[in-house]
Amino acid sequence: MPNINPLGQKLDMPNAEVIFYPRLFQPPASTQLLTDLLNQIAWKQEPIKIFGKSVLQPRLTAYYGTQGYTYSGVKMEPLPWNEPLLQIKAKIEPLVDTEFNGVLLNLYRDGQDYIGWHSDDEKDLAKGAVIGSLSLGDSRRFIFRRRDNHQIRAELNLSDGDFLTMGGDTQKFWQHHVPKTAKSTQPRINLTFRVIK
Ligand SMILES: O=C(O)CCC(=O)C(=O)O
Repeated sequence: MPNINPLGQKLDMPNAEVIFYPRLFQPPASTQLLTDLLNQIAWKQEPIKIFGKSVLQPRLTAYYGTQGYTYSGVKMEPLPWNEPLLQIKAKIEPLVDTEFNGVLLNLYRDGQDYIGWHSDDEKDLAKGAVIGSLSLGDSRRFIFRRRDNHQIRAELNLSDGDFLTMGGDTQKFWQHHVPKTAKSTQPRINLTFRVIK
């Protein structure tokens, strides 16, 4: 059974375990974390493989932790945990009763940066382990759709300090994405903490 914290709200999504913790981090702590991560993370625009072709990702990324991870055909070697990441890890791990050994970071420089439809179902992820996702900075839409019926959707607006967990069968039955938007002009960082085998 997942640890359901009273702070969290379970989303009404069949075959999914998505729990939303609004404003888990608040200013000034969230603002300081955003600044520290913008400055202290080794951000890169990495290529990924789509249908065998190498294309640059439409956002900047980085990967930290203790365990390597293969994502969209790219093997990522982790950089060691740094101070802001350890601070976040220390707050979220007791909340979800999980020890994370990797974090994938995405930097959306503005509303032109996005992430396409996907499920976090890479074979390197420990089966059944929860994924913890923290958003900092500008608000963006985060949309789910069912894999077997793309018309069935659920949506959240993820704002500064919001935390979300995806567990159970979420990745088996649902995909998610962050679309482009003209409304966002400021950076947003998303961190997905993972348990890698
Ligand atoms: O930016 C987000 O909120 C989602 C990031 C994501 O889907 C991923 O890293 O797999």
